[in-house]
Amino acid sequence: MTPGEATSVLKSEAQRLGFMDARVARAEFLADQAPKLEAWLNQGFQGSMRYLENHFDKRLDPRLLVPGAQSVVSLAFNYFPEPSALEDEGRPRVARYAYGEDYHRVVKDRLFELLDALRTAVGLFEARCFVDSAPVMERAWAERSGLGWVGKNSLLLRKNTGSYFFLAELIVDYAFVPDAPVTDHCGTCTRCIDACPTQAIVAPQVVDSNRCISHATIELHGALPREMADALHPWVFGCDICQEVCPWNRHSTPHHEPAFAPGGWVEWSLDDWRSASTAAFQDAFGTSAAARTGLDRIQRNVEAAFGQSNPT
Ligand code: B12
Ligand code: SF4
Ligand code: SF4
Repeated sequence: MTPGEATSVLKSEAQRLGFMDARVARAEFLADQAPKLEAWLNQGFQGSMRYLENHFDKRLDPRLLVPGAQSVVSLAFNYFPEPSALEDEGRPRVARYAYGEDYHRVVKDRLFELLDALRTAVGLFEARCFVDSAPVMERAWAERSGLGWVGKNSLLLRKNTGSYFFLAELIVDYAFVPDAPVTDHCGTCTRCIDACPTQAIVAPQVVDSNRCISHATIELHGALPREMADALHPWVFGCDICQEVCPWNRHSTPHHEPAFAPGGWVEWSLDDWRSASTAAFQDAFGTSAAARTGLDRIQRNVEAAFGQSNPT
């Protein structure tokens, strides 16, 4: 099989397994990203996520993760839900990416299936699968491969599908045919920067995690800083504001993934959120990505967003 034929198999198998798209970049040192990552870390924009300071070299060079790597395949997996009462004004809100089962497992299972299919069709090769789980600069790779462009909100955007999708990668020691990058279509728009309630997008494509509601509600342990607590309402897990205002997300269409159907918490009133027991929480959130943040921190967020100082 020629590399061209193998690349066609890769793309058709990815679509068969439910990915929106698969694109290829040559595995090499991310020279243009090194100074940006360094600057981002030096300014402390990683907030409490100290793990982002580790494996600096591996983060920039996929050949240190998979010896002999020749291609980085970037894939997009849609998580945009059917619009519903969930998004009604006044309810505690959860970011759309966490509505259903944990994407780390759901998307990784699909990646393993893709890898099996490729091993059978194309022949054996060394490979590793990644979904938000290792030192891989997922958006930088996706941008290089032409899967989309990095928007001013720092998320990967696609003209026809917006940004409500997960990124995943296959790093392989096989030379698939690389794709070309696409152009940036943000133009003069600044809606995400203007709409962010905490001014977390400090420059186009640069997010200061210390100011981001997503970081505060999901990652931060202990008490919330006053200025973050005051800005949460109605978000109690993650934040979608800089995606909701993005004009390209008018093109988002709902996913067809049963595992991403929302858990039982969808029916919860504010009182249910406040009084939930550990058992009720586990039952309602099941294996959602929110389960890892835990009930205590989510109830801390509920009190900050809907407590005395932030009434509904
Ligand atoms: C840490 C992290 C976060 C942090 C920090 C976010 C950030 N923007 O870096 C927090 C907790 C805030 C976060 C929040 C969210 N995240 Co997050 N997050 C990650 C993670 C694990 C690492 C990102 C990283 O390496 N950041 C470090 C910085 C330096 O990297 P970078 O932003 O890619 O670098 C670019 C810019 O910062 C720029 N830059 C940096 N410095 C400078 C300086 C100048 C002068 C210039 C011009 C540019 C520039 O250069 C790079 C351009 O490519 C990735 C998964 C992964 N392994 O990549 C998911 C990931 C980015 N997150 C994701 C999601 C879904 C979210 C949320 C939408 C979740 C939510 N609804 O609450 C929010 C969105 C908030 C936002 N606007 O970014 C998805 C995004 C999918 C997509 N379509 O892009 C990812 C890819 C996970 C996945 N596998 O799907 N996240
Ligand atoms: S996720 Fe929310 S807080 Fe974070 S940058 Fe986007 S709009 Fe701002
Ligand atoms: S809201 Fe505008 S500036 Fe922000 S990512 Fe979308 S198109 Fe780009």
